[in-house]
Amino acid sequence: MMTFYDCATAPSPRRARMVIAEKRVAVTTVDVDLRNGGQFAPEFMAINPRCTVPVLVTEAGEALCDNASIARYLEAEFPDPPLMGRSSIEQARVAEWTWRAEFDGLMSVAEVLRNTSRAMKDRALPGPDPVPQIPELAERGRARAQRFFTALDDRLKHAPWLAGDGFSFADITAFVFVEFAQWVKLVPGEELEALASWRDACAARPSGRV
Ligand SMILES: N[C@@H](CCC(=O)N[C@@H](CS)C(=O)NCC(=O)O)C(=O)O
Repeated sequence: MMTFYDCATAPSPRRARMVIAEKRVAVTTVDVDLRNGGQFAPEFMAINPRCTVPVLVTEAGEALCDNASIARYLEAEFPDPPLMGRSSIEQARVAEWTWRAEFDGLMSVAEVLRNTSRAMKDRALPGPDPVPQIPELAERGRARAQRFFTALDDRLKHAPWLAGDGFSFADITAFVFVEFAQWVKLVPGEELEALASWRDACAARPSGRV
């Protein structure tokens, strides 16, 4: 049985949880308490010296420490349902929109949260080393996130899912971004109707509730 290192409240593990749920993969879950420094516990740092979750430890004992590697591994081992695209063009779109949802989406919200939250003082970036906060980055993060809401809405006016007809890892990543954005009171404008109905469709999936 694979072991999945999770944190029920954090956005990045939620992406992996959704992939695991969509593919109905059985794992043993270990919760890492990020609020109380569980990621810095010696036994966890022995598994992931970068002190982040999610981590998926394969049956062969290899630790996969990023959503990119976890999603790619699970797609190869459990190809049904496909989440990384069924055709070459869909696979390309999944890669592009996943990267954009990480860079323009998740990282924008992380810039706001990690550069303003008192709980994140000297922890503006994940990892064992102290990193000072830069409050100016929070304003930039807000503007970036708002722009990405509009970019998502523009795309979803032309397709039911980001990569086309099929739900994919790109939708999972963008959905987690939109949900995570609420933490810092960033919500899409009501005029972004295509984004709102796509979000409801994501939330209605069984994986949307894990
Ligand atoms: N590159 C990782 C990012 C993992 C990450 O940053 N996880 C956060 C939770 S959302 C974490 O573990 N933070 C620990 C910390 O802030 O000390 C991925 O692909 O998911």
